[in-house]
Amino acid sequence: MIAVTTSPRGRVLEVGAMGTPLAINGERLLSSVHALAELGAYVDERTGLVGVNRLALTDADRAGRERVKGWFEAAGLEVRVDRVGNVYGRRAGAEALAPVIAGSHIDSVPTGGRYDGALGVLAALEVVRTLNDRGVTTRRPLEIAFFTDEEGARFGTDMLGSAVACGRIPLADAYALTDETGVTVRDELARIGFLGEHDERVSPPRAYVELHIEQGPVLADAGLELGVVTGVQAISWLELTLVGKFAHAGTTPMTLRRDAGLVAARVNVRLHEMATSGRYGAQMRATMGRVKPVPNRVNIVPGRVICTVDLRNPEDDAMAAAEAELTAFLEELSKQSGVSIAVKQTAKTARVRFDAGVQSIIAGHARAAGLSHAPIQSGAGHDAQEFAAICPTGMIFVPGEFDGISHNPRERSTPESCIHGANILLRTLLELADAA
Ligand code: HGY
Ligand code: MN
Ligand code: MN
Repeated sequence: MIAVTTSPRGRVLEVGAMGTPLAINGERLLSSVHALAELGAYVDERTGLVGVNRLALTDADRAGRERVKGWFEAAGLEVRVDRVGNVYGRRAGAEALAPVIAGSHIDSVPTGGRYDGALGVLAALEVVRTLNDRGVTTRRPLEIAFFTDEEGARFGTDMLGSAVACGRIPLADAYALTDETGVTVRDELARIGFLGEHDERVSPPRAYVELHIEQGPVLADAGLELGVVTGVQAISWLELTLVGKFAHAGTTPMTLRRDAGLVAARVNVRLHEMATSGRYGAQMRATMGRVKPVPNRVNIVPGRVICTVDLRNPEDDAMAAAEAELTAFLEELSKQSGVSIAVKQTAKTARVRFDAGVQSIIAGHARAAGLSHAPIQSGAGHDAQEFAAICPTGMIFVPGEFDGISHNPRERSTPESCIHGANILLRTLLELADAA
């Protein structure tokens, strides 16, 4: 008996032996995830867990990029590298129409896990490998991609490559960004051999879909197998440079100090008060993730501190009000303390809503697969939020283990969850690649 898989528009997608519905090869997907995780692997000395440190444009990132680009080529894709180091693999369709793109990132934070970003890129690759195995030709071309420096953990702004591709950040601004040692994005792209020639602006695809781990506890707490992502909350990052007076910790009376370390601490306390006060809604989040006192010695009053502020809020007007309060507080604090506070906005994205049509396609396939699912807003930023500005965009979340911990070696999503997510990605891409 022959089973014929047809697309929702009735086009024959695949003819196969009975009982072999089109599905990804889970084992191959997971072995790719684990093979990529070897690059930049490190042992967390406190827990003994193996984490991933593939900071953007480092040698570890280069190794990861080369491995995944090699996999794109081995899958028969036409590979291109653009001027900001984004890497696309194109699979021809029956008709030369605008493609459907699926992707994510393979750079990580320094204490990362193996699923953040990588799962989305490798699930997209697994979709291509599955279509190749089964001889399926989609109507539209399919493109899979990984984007440069999604994390922003080295050069200071998140979604860098996809923001350039979709037009939010000019290429020249991206090139000029520097890390803490002063090296630029452009120099590092050249150094690792990913300063490509292709136009960095991507022409608007028919649609963009990204699979990602949730990176939070919501799906697991609700016992859900899949999240249909409604959008991404607003994000605002600042870098503060506090300059007071260096002084001897033993001889300098408290009344004569201009202690930049104390001011950084007071900013952090205020951030916590703002986020927990309810003034900006129950979901406001504020974090001082980086604090770098100089000279960072036990017996010297720090005369200079660089610290960061990460604000998140699902509502744009609440975010704007919180930013206004923080600005006023910093001005007042600088006056009172005699410590100057220079503020640099390093990232700022408004709340993003994903396309309702793409969301309902994802939900439809989750339902058809019998997967429990629900709408969910993303707490984390993603490359998809940049594509939402230029085409119908959606995301698929899979639940994480251990309260969904992420940006940590404990980050984990079960093999079943990864496979479910990749199969829904497959079906969603097939439907979109067949759409008008
Ligand atoms: O910071 C974020 O939200 C993401 O992990 N880049
Ligand atoms: Mn990510
Ligand atoms: Mn991340």
